[in-house]
Amino acid sequence: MGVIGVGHMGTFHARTLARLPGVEVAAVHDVDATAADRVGALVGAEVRVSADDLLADAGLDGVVVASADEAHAAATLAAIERGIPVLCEKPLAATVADARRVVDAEAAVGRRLVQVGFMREYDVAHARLRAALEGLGPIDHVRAVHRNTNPSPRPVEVIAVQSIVHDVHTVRFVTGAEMQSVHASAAGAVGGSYRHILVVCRLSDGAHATIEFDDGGFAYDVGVEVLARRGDAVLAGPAQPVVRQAGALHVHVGDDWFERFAGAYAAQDLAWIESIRTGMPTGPTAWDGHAAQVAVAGVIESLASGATVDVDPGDPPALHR
Ligand code: ISE
Repeated sequence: MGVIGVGHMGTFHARTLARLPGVEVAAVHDVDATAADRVGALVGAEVRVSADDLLADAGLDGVVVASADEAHAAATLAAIERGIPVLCEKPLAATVADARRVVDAEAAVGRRLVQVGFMREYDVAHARLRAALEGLGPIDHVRAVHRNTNPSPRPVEVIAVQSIVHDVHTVRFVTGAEMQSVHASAAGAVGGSYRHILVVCRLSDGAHATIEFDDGGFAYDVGVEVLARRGDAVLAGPAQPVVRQAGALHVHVGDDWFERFAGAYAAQDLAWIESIRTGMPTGPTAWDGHAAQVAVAGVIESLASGATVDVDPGDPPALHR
């Protein structure tokens, strides 16, 4: 395996993959040579001077792209060109046009090569929520709540591309419906930006979804509630003890997504390796990455204009239908 970009996420992937039986992290690259050297030494990988140099390695069976968001599409396209399976961290690209380029390149090859790192699909609580919806009938409303601990303030465009993209994917994979329109507004002014973003969405099947994102920084947590015709389902968080102490009940929540989603990331990486071994791709597709990007661009446009924005990703190519 190769890993392109060994910051926070790339280091995590490199270490996770290196621990899997039968998997070798053979090569890493980062624009920061010191980081590349450090992670290369950590997992016993060679350090490559560029993404292209790494991808030119004839022995690679797969590559993780975990570089800066703006570099995702180019590295993923280069991997597709060489027929190398890619696990691309979210977002698939920094722009809708680049995300579409990836979808089209994969469709041109005619084989699924791209998995996008929407790891919540591999979270046990999310998977059980989705399973619990069977028998509850048509969905009318999904409420996705995201309490985040990124260093604030971040520009709202960055929040949308880096964080809200996950919630968009949650809404899509929980409902199986496509986003049709979004209306976004921001509150909680801080340092020239905002910490709170509310997105009201209309889905292709007529349902509503709301995304409540907050960069408050006090605790990390993700919640999902689904209201359907014959019942509702609420995401249970990771099993945590309820502790009675000093006259109060305490539940540990954690303060970053690694803690909340450690199991999901590990399951995602394992599933990706298995899909390479079996030649049967699973998991979030390039189309999912593209559709989420279109919705995120709509959120950004709505934040700027105050208007409701239609967000039609178009028709998926046959490969993704
Ligand atoms: C971060 O990049 C992630 O991927 C986390 O899952 C998400 O919760 C957080 O908001 C992002 O900034």
